[in-house]
Amino acid sequence: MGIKIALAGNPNSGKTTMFNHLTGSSQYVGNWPGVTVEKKAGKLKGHKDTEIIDLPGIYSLSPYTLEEVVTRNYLIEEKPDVIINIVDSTNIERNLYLTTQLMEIGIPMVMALNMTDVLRKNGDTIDVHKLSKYIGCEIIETSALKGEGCKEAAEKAVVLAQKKVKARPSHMFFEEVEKVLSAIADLIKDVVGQDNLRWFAIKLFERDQKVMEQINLPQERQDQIEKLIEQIENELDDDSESIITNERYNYISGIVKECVQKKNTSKMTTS
Ligand code: BGO
Repeated sequence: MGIKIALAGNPNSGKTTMFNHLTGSSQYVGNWPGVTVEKKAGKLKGHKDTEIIDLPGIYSLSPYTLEEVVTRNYLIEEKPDVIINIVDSTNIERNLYLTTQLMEIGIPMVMALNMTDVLRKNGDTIDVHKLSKYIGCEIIETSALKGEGCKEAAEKAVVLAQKKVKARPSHMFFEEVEKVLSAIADLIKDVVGQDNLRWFAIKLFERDQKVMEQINLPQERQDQIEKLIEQIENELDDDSESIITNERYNYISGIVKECVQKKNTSKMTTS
């Protein structure tokens, strides 16, 4: 059976440019089932049995836009073998918000750190080795515009897919939140697959209505989950969705501080 590679990233991260580069003329365009969102797929050049699916450009895997729902349903239900997450290196803080969520789905993933030509031109640097360790996935620096690194990213993706190296997010939420996530995971582990367990636990913690409907838990377990969530909301004096969102932002801003050196800011701090 062939390999399915999904391209995921923010709008304007260079996804289309990368997709065109990797597939050449072997593209086919359709719609995602039931919606008028364009679906593009193609064959990886030189790999007849490797299909690349270009997912809609999105900022998050929340249930609030059609594009987000199409993307997450595809990732959860169709289970591509590997994700290439295209990240705009010149806008990394915003882009990593999606990255941290993609990592939680449990599909092998490689990051294509794109627009590195612009990054270099701006005189900014990213410590890729550190970033890779913090995020928990391999990173290939690319310039989709110049075609640099694209083939390497795709080849890395093929290897990860063949080895079935599951993404392991290195990010953990606060201890109290992690405790609730484990308790939720325990309550749903016989209903959802082990691979996606963390993703589902986080979504239920966020009271994601679409996911609740999808997994259709017995009422008693839904009530138990709700009680756990209410408890921590009272403790932390915040709603569960904001708890997750805020912690993601804090975590990402910490990573960016550690890994990104902006030319202008470094000048300011050394003068
Ligand atoms: C325009 N480096 C540089 N420098 N540019 C890149 C790279 C890269 O690595 N990758 C992509 N771009 P999409 P989504 C444009 O279209 O692939 C550029 O939304 C323009 N167009 O060429 O469309 C790419 O699919 C006029 O730029 O992204 C494109 O993810 C002036 O980033 C843009 C300048 O890429 C978005 C740029 C009429």
